[in-house]
Amino acid sequence: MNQHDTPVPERAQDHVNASRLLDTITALAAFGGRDDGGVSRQTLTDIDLASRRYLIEQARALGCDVSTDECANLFFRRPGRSDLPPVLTGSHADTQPVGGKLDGAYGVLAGLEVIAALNDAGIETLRPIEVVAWTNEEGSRFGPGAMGSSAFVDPTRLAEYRRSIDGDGISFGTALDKALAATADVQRSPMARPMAACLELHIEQGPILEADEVPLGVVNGIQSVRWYRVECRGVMAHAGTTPMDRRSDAMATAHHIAQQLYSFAQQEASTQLRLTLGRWVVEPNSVNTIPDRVEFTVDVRCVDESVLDRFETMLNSATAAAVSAPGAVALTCFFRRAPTHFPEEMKELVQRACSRASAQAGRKQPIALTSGAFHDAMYLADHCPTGMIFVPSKGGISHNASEATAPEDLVLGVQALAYAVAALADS
Ligand code: HGY
Ligand code: MN
Ligand code: MN
Repeated sequence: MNQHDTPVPERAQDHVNASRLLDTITALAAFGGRDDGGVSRQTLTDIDLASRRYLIEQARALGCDVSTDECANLFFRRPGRSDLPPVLTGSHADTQPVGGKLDGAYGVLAGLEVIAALNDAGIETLRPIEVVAWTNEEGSRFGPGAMGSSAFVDPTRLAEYRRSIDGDGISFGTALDKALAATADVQRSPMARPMAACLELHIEQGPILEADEVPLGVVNGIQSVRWYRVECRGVMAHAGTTPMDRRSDAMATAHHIAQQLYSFAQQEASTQLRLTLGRWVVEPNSVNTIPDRVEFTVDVRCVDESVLDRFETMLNSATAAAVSAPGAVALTCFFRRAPTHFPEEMKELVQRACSRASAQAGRKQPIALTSGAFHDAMYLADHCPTGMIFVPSKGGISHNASEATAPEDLVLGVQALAYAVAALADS
């Protein structure tokens, strides 16, 4: 059987080059690499801008046209025989303050490896293929998360995003304009462009695939997520001279509210609700001054959105009850996303792609699972038929320097992606 008798998706899958993929993962991880093996490459920092230039050079070396949009999303385009709407793959290249080498980066580099594999196989697809590196998926420096993908799908969101402020008082708009100036050599592309379909390959960041010793996961959807900011105000005063009954202690108020949130999470443990109070700002943050301002963030998630509705009702009453003086407590919801369900036809394609790759490698067949983490795919699902592929995370660990996936599983994930992207690009 000569190579052209082999179906395009299978040829694409069979041309994935393991060492090339693993080398690019190591190379990208050097941008913001840490001594503990993790990566610190928060969105639109100088390190992130440098990593973006690396990706542009990699893409151009593969013969891609590069474009960027108003939210500094980067698109690497491999032309097809037609000018039909492209097949989109990719993920994000920004990381948590202490992140790993794979969260997001793996999906971007996997997309570039798919293009390299198609080049090696001499395959020309009907549709163009575009690999994207979305801006600010993590939402850690500037909230909310997934700004780039959500603004691409609905550009009216960008104005408000530009007003988001980081811990140093820098606005997202300022950082964005600097990033766009750094890519003045890159053509601009419009937002909300039609896409034929979207596929995102990502690490699971949880324990399910590893527990089942399964290398590939067909993602059903993504659980709902909400982020809030709770700001408590009090009166700065001396820690030693101020009697307890004459204090307006912002930390005491914040602690009282936080305790109620954790109690709720404990009562709701059977619903798999997940609560994280991840960022605290205490002012003046002095050991012997009663705080007059304490702000903390609330990240709450659940597969059942009605649980989040009940949580929100409780949160509203807990903050209302804590008000000891006008303006003492302010509650803001700054990120809200309902559950995402990927369409059957995309899940079936992902299943086929994962099944062939696993069988060829003599590994267990894929399983279906719901993502505990959010991803840019949750917004693309509003824009075009979208699906996701997962590979296992060692120990289920992520958002941690020790985040890791077995190399053979990383390669298998890209083989499945190559099959699925090639199939979509030829339809
Ligand atoms: O927070 C999340 O779920 C994603 O990893 N940024
Ligand atoms: Mn991610
Ligand atoms: Mn992440």
